[in-house]
Amino acid sequence: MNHDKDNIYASAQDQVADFEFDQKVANVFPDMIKRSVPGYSHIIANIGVLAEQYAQPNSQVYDLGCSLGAATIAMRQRIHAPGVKIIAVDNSQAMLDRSRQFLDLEDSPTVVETLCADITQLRLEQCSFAVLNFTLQFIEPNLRSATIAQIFDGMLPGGALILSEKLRFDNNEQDRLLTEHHHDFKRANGYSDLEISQKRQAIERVLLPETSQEHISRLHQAGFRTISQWFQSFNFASFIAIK
Ligand code: GEK
Repeated sequence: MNHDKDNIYASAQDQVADFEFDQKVANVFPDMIKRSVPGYSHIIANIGVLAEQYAQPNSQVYDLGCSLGAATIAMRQRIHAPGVKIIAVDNSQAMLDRSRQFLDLEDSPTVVETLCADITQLRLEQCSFAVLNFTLQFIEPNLRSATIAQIFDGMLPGGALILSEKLRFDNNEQDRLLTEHHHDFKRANGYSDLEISQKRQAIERVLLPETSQEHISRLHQAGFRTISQWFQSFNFASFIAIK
């Protein structure tokens, strides 16, 4: 499928509004996320590999904040356990509508259901594998612990959660350097300085990053027993937490 190029912030805007997952973003999302998140394709491919390992027969797999369903598609291609249903959840109807165009492209024995819902209000059931791929960072910080706790509660023993996030660092020098390297990555992918700075303004009240220690201690507090950071590129990381 052809994807439109992200040029949302290419021309100067008088006032940069807060970033929203609307129709305009849904139209360019695959291009936007690949050029903005270092390692995105690597993470998606390996979510498929991990789902194959952890999906238990007759259980549910959740893609929480699924956007256009990239992680769902990677998981559906690799899950072989019988009777698995993937539930792809997002609270943006524009994203979900467009995700169906991608999900309907191929058939698979693994059923996919799409659900328009707020993940902070969601009760998971019979879950063997859950994915929060760059979603928790958009949830209000005071709701994050309860959201992770609810995911833990809905999980089967031996189940796994993938949590990918943009990170903040307590050390100011490290934080500044990794932010600069991330901007270099975006420049190398064709974004102009104007696009980078306007996107930064749009996102700064909406995407609230935490440190790796904050994520790990929240996962421990929820009850997850083994937590590993399995990926990092600049200020982007992914964790796997096992129940
Ligand atoms: C991917 N995981 O391609 N409830 C449900 N969805 C939400 C909520 C919420 N409370 N808040 C935000 N979202 C995807 C990429 S994008 C990351 C995830 C990014 C949704 C929001 O609508 C958007 O689709 C997604 O979380 C975040 O693997 O754009 O950096």
